[in-house]
Amino acid sequence: MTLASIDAKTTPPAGQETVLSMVIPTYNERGNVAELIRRLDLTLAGISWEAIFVDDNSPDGTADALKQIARTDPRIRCLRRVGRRGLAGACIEGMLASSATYVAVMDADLQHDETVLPAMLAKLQSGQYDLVAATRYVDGGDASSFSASRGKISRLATKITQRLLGTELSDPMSGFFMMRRASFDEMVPRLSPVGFKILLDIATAKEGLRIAEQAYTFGTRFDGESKFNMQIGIEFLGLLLSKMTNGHLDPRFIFFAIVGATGIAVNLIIFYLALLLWPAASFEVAKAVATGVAMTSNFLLNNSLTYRDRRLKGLGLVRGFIGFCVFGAIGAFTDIGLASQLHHQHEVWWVAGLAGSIVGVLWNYAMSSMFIWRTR
Ligand SMILES: Nc1nc2c(ncn2[C@@H]2O[C@H](COP(=O)(O)OP(=O)(O)OP(=O)(O)O)[C@@H](O)[C@H]2O)c(=O)[nH]1
Ligand SMILES: [Mg+2]
Repeated sequence: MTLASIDAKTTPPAGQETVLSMVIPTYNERGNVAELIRRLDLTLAGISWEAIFVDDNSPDGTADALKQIARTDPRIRCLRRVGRRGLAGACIEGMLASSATYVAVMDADLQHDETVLPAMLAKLQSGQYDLVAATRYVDGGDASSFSASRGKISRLATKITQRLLGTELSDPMSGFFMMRRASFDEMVPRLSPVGFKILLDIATAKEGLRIAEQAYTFGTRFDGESKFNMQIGIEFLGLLLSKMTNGHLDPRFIFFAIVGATGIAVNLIIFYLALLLWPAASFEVAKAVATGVAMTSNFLLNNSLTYRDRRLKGLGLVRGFIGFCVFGAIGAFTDIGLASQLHHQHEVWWVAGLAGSIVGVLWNYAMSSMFIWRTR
């Protein structure tokens, strides 16, 4: 590419503000990014814009492909995150890297119709709104490209969200929106980097946010594969539960507590099966096996769900498991110690037991977050 063709891009010269930052999270989107940039270039002609791609070290080399483009197109930046995964966190970091007046988030797979971007920007520039959410579920919008089953899941999740949170968004599951950067900067400490549904988190993070909607037609993936899976559904549930506590409980803590509850169930089931199928084993051995299995399943579930964005692998996984067991044992002693002390002070048995368990869970959560799945 020649210098002349670089100059032809609408990069604002020094002293002129960048109006719009497009934040685009990517994971294995190598085959889509060049086409997306080409389409943004067409649709945003005349607007001074930049694109901040946030790539979680995609194995298909998306970051390389982007950096190749960025070498000759200064509007394009790629923020490569290593050792972390997660859509919401990627969007938040990308938006934090912007210094434009407005920021937009959109997927890289070309399912989001980029031609509505100028209309979204015009709504914000009118000064009447802080956020414009693109929606498939109003007149003029269309989601018929969804498969029948994904369409059903999307509509059901939309209804549940609207019921539980009372949000007026017609498409709270959408990952396509534009907002004033100043509003984002103000609310960012209240946002959760866990999960898939950043728009819902943003739209409910601040009272009085002035929201408009923009109809669009949801397209089909241009290239590559969807990352939507069961885990994402569960994470979404965590975000909903967190929102129902007015954000007092972090989704990560809610996942940790849910995983802990499944651990109790696993413990009891394995204990029961061991006593039933292995009559030669003593009561204590059966209980030890059940506890071991429950600890392992808790650890693996936390690794793939609660701390998905800091997932441990290889030797780190082994080290983490040992730490998890050690901290778990200390937590159990604390739990028993506190419960028995309260019980001796004539506290009702279940109050003493519950207080011990709460302290035990908080201890395990704090140690896990600080030492086992700490941010690298
Ligand atoms: N940085 C980052 N991006 C992600 C991650 N997971 C998904 N993405 C990106 O987020 C966007 C949406 O992901 P998709 O897999 O298309 O999910 P979806 O659009 O909800 O689901 P489909 O309708 O099945 O495509 C895409 O640009 C992905 O590359 C992640 O863990 N990290
Ligand atoms: Mg998609």
